[in-house]
Amino acid sequence: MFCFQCEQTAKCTACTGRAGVCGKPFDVALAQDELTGALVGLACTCKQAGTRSELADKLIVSGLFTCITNVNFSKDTVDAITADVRAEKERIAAAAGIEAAQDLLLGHVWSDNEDVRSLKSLILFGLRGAAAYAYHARMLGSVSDEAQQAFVDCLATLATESDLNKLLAVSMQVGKLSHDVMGLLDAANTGAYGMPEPTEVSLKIEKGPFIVMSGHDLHDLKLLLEQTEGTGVNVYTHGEMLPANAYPELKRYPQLKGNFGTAWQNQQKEFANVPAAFVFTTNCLMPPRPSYADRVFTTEVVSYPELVHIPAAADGSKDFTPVIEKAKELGGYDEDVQLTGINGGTKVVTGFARAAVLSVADKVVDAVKAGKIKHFFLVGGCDGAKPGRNYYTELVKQAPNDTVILTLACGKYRFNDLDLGDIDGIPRLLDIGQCNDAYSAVEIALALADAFDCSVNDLPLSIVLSWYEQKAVADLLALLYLGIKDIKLGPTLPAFVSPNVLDILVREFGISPISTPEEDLTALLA
Ligand code: FSO
Ligand code: SF4
Repeated sequence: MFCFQCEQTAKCTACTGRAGVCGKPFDVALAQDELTGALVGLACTCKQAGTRSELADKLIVSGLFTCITNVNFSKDTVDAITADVRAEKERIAAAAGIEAAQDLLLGHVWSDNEDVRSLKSLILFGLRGAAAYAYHARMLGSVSDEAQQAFVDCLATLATESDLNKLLAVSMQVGKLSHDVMGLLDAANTGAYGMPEPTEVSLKIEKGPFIVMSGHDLHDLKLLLEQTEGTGVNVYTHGEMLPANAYPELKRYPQLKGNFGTAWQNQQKEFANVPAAFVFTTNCLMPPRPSYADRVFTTEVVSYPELVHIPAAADGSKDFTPVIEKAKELGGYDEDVQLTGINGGTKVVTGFARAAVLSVADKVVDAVKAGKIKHFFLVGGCDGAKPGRNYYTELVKQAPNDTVILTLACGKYRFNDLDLGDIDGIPRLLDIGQCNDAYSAVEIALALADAFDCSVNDLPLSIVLSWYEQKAVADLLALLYLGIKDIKLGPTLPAFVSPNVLDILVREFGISPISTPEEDLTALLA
């Protein structure tokens, strides 16, 4: 196998053995390469036929999403999608009276010239991330024809293009696509569940049966909340689902009690022997340990051999009865259990998405003009298991009292239980939401730039990103496409970025690796 798509890749180079660091076995890695090659074949066929189909659109989005880190560990389900992709490719070709395009052999990409390989990886991994966002939007009935065409166009270039400048331009197209689908998902989520409101989220687990839902899909959570009403089974969010507590149409369910645990990489420790059922709706699944494997369920594109999968019916409905029954059987705790965040805090606050922050924009602008807020930091992105991620905790802890920290995605668990106080009633720590809420962060930055009549790059704002998997690649490309410069990236730079491609990123976008919190704070505040 060859896989170097995530930050924890073996020796910061590539996973090449019998299994990846994430636990993905080599045969699943090969099956995912085959699926990706088939998706490229389908995209090329669509381009040659001058058409797409509803099924092709769906398969492209779900197929790309399936290959994200920590999503799918099951060769059977990956092979089944590949078979569907190939059948649809043949059908489209036959209908157009053309020969279907060949599937791409991913091995050719992995062994290509290192700069071509680097840019094609950037494109492919960005597409995978963007596909996850498009998938969630689709769950709520939001589909963009322009975005679907962009998936086809960008995927096809993996087979047809090797000019470095052109590939770089395609990576910016992926950035645009990523921004577009995040906008689509933002509209879909807020349209369905209302604008997130600042919300204090309890970390206490109440006695009695409970279910923990992880991942990003708000629609899945809504279905679970509908089905647990009146059952006596409580529901807690986990990982990236935490911001769901802030949506009016979700928080109104009294059995949605709060959040369980911290970021994804702590699950094997935090789930051990817990008397609850767990549902994974998207990426973040780690190979379950024996003490809790019998109570983990998957849904949508997530799959793991021997775990019970909750399928969607043709009309999109789902039956979570097996999850609810498992929670009842396990019974939960006999007494309330107070859990804490990484720093010992007993609650966290979320829901500072664009609407909440912009509703106090005047106050924020006044505080900046009065010199009470000197600087904003967007400390966002993924958490992960590798050492070096303490940087983000330290950066936030050491940021001066006249600075405001905006955050999003799962990296915030390193510091979201800290009480950083406020500046004239504006909390110093503002949790915007999930990784896809990078869209909301951009909207906030654009509104501030507008208020100060300058560009985002001229705001007293520093963006310090942590990355782990491919949605972070999509987020980064979206920021670069928007012309946002001088982003700091860590904890390590992606293995798939070649020295020459890094040179381009440094020259054109001012990207730089993180150093130490002290050094970076001094430089960023200078
Ligand atoms: Fe991923 Fe990163 Fe959203 Fe985390 S981009 S790893 S689970 O931040 O959050 O999906
Ligand atoms: Fe390795 Fe990451 Fe690929 Fe898993 S997803 S095989 S850890 S590079």
